[in-house]
Amino acid sequence: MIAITREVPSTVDQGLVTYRERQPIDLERARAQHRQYRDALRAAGCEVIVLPAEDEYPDSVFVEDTAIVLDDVAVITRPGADSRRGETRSIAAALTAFRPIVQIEAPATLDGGDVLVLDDLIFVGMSTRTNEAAVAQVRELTGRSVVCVDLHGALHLKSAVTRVGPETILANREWVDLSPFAGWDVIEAREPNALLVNDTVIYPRGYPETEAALRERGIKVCLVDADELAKIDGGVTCCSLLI
Ligand code: CIR
Repeated sequence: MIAITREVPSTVDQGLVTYRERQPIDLERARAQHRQYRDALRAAGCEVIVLPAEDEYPDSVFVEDTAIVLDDVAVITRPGADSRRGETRSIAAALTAFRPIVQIEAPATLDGGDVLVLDDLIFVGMSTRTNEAAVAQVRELTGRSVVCVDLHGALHLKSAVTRVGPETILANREWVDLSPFAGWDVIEAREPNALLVNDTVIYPRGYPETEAALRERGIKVCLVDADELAKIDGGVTCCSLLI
């Protein structure tokens, strides 16, 4: 497996904040935590590509929002925030080595953080960043079945629900309507943003009850310090694109 990541820009302090109070970011600490995250990806079996920082885009470390990578195609998104639109250019260039590229077009807006792929189904969160036009385009461009999911109070769908095993998801019911996920084994969590890489779940330190619930199910967990980028709504899924 290959993970595309991007170095934390020096402008990261100006990253967007949606459902929390703005707090200053310690750039060196954010970069050290990002290095630790890349080491976790390697330990889980990834070859890690690190693209150079793009200082003109404060949120550009969150590469997940710029693309959906499937087995047969990569869909380049059209991020919902104006300040993030230009982040896709360099990601599209990096992805052409691996997949045919297709593109979400206006009036659609879509953040990759709103896209959860579970086997043959693509779930898309109806957040403030993603609209119905995007759902139709994802359906058309990928030929997959796409399910819309209601969200409340979470930035992205994957802020509220992620996959942690073959039949298991981690979710916070306060933020997401789980009826589209009937049949899945649900672990309820205050922090549901986890990244499944091969058989390892990369997960932020500081949520011992969820860590214990994962381990009880026999899931291998690799903890990372991720609180610095969390100040601008960044989680562990956001910082990589898995191929
Ligand atoms: C933003 O608001 O766009 C960034 N500050 C955080 C993006 C996090 N991305 C993600 O959850 N996929």
